[in-house]
Amino acid sequence: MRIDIITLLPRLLESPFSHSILKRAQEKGLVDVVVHDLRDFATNKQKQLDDYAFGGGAGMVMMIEPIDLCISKLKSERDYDEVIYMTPDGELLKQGIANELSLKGNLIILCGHYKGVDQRVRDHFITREISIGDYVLSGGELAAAVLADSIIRILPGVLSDETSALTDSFQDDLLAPPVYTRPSDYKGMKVPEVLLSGHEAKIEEWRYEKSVELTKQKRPGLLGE
Ligand code: 6GU
Repeated sequence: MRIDIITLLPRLLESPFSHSILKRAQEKGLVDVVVHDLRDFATNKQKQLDDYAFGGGAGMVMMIEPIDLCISKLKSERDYDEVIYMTPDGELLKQGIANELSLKGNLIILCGHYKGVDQRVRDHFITREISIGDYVLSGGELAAAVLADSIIRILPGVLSDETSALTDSFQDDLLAPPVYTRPSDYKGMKVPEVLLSGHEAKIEEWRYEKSVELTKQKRPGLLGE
């Protein structure tokens, strides 16, 4: 899989992809994350990327031409399954969207800034608009990193234990059960006995019950109640 991220602030996206699971996924060749600096596609002398909104009002609008040039160049090199625009008024990111996008080959993710992009970009180049939650961030970069992380970590071969993404919270619309590690007794705070029993079926049953209990308590909406 290949993910091309288009941004005004490429340095904001360096760190998230340079550590741990996302770094290893790239080293293993399971995903290629390529960050593009929109400034490289500016066409005028001042390297201008944004301009005043027609009709007035506060806030600058990202211009169509540099974005068109960048997307067109990428599309001339390979086919893309989706051209995604990160925006607070997009479709709310859920595990199901991450699962769906993880099955694609090539994705472009465009990060918005200021008052957003010229509407013609959204009308003509964007195939999907995604938000990561009902709050406003200063730009789409952190949201793009969240989206890419949610996609990459479930690609086959990324997690060493192949099944572990399947036992995540949300993967089956249940929250994950609590986990414990050594010591089994820390200052009198004990690990539930069943986890030390070695009885696999009982442990599975306990985990499932805890998942349902936690989900009822914290996120009853997930159970469709
Ligand atoms: Cl995708 N972008 C911005 N700027 N703010 C957000 C968001 C995206 N998702 C939630 N808030």
